[in-house]
Amino acid sequence: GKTELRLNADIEKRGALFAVLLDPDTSDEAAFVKAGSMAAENGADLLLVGGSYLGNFTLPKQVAALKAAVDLPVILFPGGASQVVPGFDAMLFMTLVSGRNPNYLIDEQVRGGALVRALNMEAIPTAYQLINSGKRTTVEYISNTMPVPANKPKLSMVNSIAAELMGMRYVYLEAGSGAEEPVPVEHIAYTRKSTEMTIITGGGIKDPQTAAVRVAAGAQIIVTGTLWEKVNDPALLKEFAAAIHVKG
Ligand code: 1GP
Repeated sequence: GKTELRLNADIEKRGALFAVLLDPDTSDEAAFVKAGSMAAENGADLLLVGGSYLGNFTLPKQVAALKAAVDLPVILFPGGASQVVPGFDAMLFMTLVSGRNPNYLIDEQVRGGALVRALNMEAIPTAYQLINSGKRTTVEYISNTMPVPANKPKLSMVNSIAAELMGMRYVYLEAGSGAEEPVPVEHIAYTRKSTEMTIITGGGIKDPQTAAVRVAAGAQIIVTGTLWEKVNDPALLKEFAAAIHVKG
């Protein structure tokens, strides 16, 4: 699809991309659009929109307002089929491959897939893996799955290999929103050396250096969300972009 091609070309050009996650549950429309515009003006390459339990009543309106304000790809990062709504450039069509809960391996995809097709929405097949990051995370609780142990990077690697063989092109190594610790670099490095999938990582990334070492290990899209709910700092956004855009 068009958005996936644009992301891949941008990765080629900049080395890695800086994504800002906007949670429509935690802000009203004006704050949501303002956060997205500020990210866009200070070096973000794409915006992800999602949350574990958001409803879809106001989402299409929020997305339309965001799309009107920014020129970046706006990508749905859904917590379930109920979040498939019109207006996005694309969505991460995810399977929770680190878990063994059939609801998040196939049920939500069956419920959401027909809707994705009806909306003619671009879907980027993505293997989603939750990596243990200290305290229990919302996604662990909501998905009722066990994360990959932090000290077992070969386990996320074998999940990644299986996902690639099943045709997935992106893999999201996730510590969970607001995680105490980000995904350990070994998980990124093992998936990088064993697959050619585009690696997204996020959860608990709070400074540019933490992002940079993950890019060096092979991550191509760095996601930050929670940080921007607490700090409102254009200079810090720019520092993240500079640390991530290793090709300048
Ligand atoms: C969560 O990886 C994203 O799905 C971002 O995490 O909110 O901790 O930045 P944070």
